[in-house]
Amino acid sequence: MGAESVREDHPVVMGILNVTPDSFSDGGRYADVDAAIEHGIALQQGGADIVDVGGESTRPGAERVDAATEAGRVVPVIAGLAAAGVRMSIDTTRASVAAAALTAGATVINDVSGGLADPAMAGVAADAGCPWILMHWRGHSRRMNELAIYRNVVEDVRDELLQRVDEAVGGGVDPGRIVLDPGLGFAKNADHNWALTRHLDVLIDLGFPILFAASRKTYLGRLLAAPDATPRPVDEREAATLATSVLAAAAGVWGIRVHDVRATADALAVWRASGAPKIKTGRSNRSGSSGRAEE
Ligand code: PMM
Repeated sequence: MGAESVREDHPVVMGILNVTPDSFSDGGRYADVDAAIEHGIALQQGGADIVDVGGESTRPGAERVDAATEAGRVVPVIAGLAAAGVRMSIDTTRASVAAAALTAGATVINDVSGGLADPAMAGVAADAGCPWILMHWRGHSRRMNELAIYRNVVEDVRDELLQRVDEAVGGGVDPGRIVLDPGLGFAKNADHNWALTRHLDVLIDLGFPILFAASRKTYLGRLLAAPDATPRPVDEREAATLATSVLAAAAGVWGIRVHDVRATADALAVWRASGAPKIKTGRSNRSGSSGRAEE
């Protein structure tokens, strides 16, 4: 990413602000513009480097809203937060919504479809010259669970992300503005998510900044399930989220996207005070030159 966003003290913390009635963790809480702006400012004060504003839920099975509804949710919030000096990304798969959000004051595009959902997105990112987060994605939320079929999830995600990079660069996007994200929970089951969490080094080795976004996701809820297999409720997954955030920081990710920025900032402060120890990736132990990631 450009000089504006590359920092010594990685990872950057991206605070989640969903202006939606139905997102899996904070849906409905910030549907009102003033409440959303207030929460965005609180996220910044709590330690968010970027507030990620989204107007369409991407939880599994979610129905889509139209572009006007999505833009109508996010633009007033982005304008209000820009006036308050908050740095923001726009979480959208639509070029028109991204363009409106950039005009209103967002400075980063967070596209969970990695440019696949809207062919016009590359042009918006290229024209704006802004950072563009390309997440690994195979289809919209309504049908993504049926697309969770991989030969080797780590290698397939890596290869499909590289295809997205090629297409973005072919569309005029500066490769130095691209961030990649494995897309935890998007067309992935719990085993897929754990394999990607374990092998962040494979994505980091691509040389692009990596965003890690495990916050409160279902695979953590399943890990912490009750004896009757009921997943841990969404708002009781914070300690597990913090553990993943520190592990991702130690693996060398560029950014971490979370709901609770204050707790994340605290956990990262402990990691830094301990000398920011790195995870030993075992890279040298991987078999020969194939570099094949084991699941
Ligand atoms: N996950 C959600 C939404 N946006 N953006 C990126 N880059 N990566 C993600 O994994 C991701 C995302 C899922 O919903 P949430 O906003 O409720 O966490």
